[in-house]
Amino acid sequence: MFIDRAKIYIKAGNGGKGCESFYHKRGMRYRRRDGGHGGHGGNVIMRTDANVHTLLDFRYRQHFKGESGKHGSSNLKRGSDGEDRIILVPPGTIIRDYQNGLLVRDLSKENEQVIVAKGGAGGNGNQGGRPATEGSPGQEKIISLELKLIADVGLIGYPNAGKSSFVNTVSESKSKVAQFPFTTIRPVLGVVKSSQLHERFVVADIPGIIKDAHKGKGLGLEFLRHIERTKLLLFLIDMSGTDGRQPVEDYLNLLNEIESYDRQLMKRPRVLVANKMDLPVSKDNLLDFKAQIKEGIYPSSCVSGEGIEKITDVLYKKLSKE
Ligand SMILES: Nc1nc2c(ncn2[C@@H]2O[C@H](COP(=O)(O)OP(=O)(O)OP(=O)(O)O)[C@@H](O)[C@H]2O)c(=O)[nH]1
Ligand SMILES: [Mg+2]
Repeated sequence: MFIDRAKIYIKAGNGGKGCESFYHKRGMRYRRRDGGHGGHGGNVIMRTDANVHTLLDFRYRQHFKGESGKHGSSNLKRGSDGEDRIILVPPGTIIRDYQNGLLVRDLSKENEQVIVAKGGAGGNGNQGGRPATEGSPGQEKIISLELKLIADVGLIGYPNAGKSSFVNTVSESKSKVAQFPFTTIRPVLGVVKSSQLHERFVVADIPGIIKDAHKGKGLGLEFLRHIERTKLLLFLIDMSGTDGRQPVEDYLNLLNEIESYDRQLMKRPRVLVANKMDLPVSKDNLLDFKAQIKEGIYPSSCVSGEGIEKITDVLYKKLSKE
């Protein structure tokens, strides 16, 4: 559904020239061939790195070159090899040859790497008896990168707000639900089939966020990277105010945490959901919330199923507009 693409030009380093050299000193009957070999050219390598989230950087930089090998020299001196050029890409990047569209590699794991252009071999020096040769050229290619993004909707909420319950209710996913905070410790995706529209989209359930998560409280904000590329953020607010918390405060704290992680996330369209509306205390809290926060909010209950269908349709409609 959402694909990030880039096109880049790569050129591996050329092999260094072999050296044509003869050593001779008075009294020697024959000259000795002492030309060293050229160094190999550096490869261009693509490697996945978990700290890279998008292909955005390639909009500003499209040319990457491996270093060429140094030429050989006399006295059997071999030229040094050129350094490899390493390009960091996000895990999940698919690499294709731009000209023929053939798959080079699907880099799905962290720290996985592939040589996308091989450096040229160094030329031979004349030391072996044959005339010296040129180094071979490094491979040159245009490649296309493609990153499939993991989710359409990212769920944001305090621990125990019911994020996993929500994902399980709207999809066939089975994210672990429990009464204690930080039940979800890694992101879980759920595929939601919109009831009327026969369409699907993907929701990402991530661990709960608490105040000062950006200072490392709770599980921190590290998991936000999984929802960085989503089109929509769904803020799930626990309207029952579990553990004596205030829903309004929860929402403001969540916004604050998101902002300290990445200001851009604040511009992302968001949908607010008031969860746990089956509990009596939630009704008053919702009125209070609406009085203070002038954004639309959709009531829901993962227990009674109230509001769920409406919310999936709202999400779907918003996504199709993006
Ligand atoms: N009454 C009521 N309880 C709910 C509702 N949704 C979730 N719960 C309960 O709230 C508790 C926490 O639910 P989870 O879905 O695990 O919450 P979470 O937001 O995923 O929590 P973490 O993974 O810890 O961040 C569970 O005991 C759920 O049964 C709801 O709409 N109404
Ligand atoms: Mg959870």
